[in-house]
Amino acid sequence: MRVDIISIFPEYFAPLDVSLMGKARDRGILDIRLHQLRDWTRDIHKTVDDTPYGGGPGMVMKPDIWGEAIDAVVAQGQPEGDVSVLPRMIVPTPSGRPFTQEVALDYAREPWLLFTPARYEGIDSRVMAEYGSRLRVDEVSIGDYVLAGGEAAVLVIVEAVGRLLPGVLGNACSVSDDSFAPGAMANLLEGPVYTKPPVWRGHEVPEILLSGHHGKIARWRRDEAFRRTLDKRPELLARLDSGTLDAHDRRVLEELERKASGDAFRAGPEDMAN
Ligand code: JAH
Repeated sequence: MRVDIISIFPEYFAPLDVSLMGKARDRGILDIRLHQLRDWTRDIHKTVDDTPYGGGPGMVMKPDIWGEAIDAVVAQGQPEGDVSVLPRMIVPTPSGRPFTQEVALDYAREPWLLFTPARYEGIDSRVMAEYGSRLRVDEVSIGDYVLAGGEAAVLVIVEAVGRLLPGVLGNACSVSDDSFAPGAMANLLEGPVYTKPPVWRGHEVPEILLSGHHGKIARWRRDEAFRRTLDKRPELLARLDSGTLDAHDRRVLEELERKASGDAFRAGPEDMAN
């Protein structure tokens, strides 16, 4: 997969040299190209922002600079000038569609992504309008909070997508067993995990995990996933697809919900700890 990132802080992406993403790049699975937006300015001050029309606080990124930058990067990536080869453009913004594991899997199927992280109050909206009519533009949010700019969101998205590319993870299972992975784990959090020693500071590893009964272990893990999801993210349980639930799942969920409603009835300040 080719990934282009245009930013006024290309140094921000140094973490992509490290660990799993670094290895994916060394192996040629991930081809990341960084670009300095200011390279497309023409004034001595390399100005990329201006005051917002209509007034208000902050500054807005200039459409003309972004237009020149995006045109150049798109042209660079077209093999022998084939204008039919186009990237999918991703613009991180708090007002975007939520970035989820489903979206990550969708992006992992693309040959070419172009990220355009903004600073200040964002990019002049005509840039998204212009490129929205020439290629696929997604305005995406990685969560309901405001960052100082879109760069950190790009790091998050590239890592979530990069680990899904064929050949990046050693164990193919680790992707389908992830929290939120479509299928059995859709809308479920993974339960607790343990390694050696079997007793640490008096805390024991659950006996079932030492039993070697793989069927029972899988069942126990699924029960724990339901338990944790109900505890930490009850709104996710409500979205569970009944098609992914077997008879045992239904019984476990019924039992958990029965206990949970009792807890809610008895709830007092002493129950407020996590
Ligand atoms: C902030 C440009 N969903 C997280 C997120 C993504 C982008 C931004 N903030 C939060 C952001 C300032 C300027 C983008």
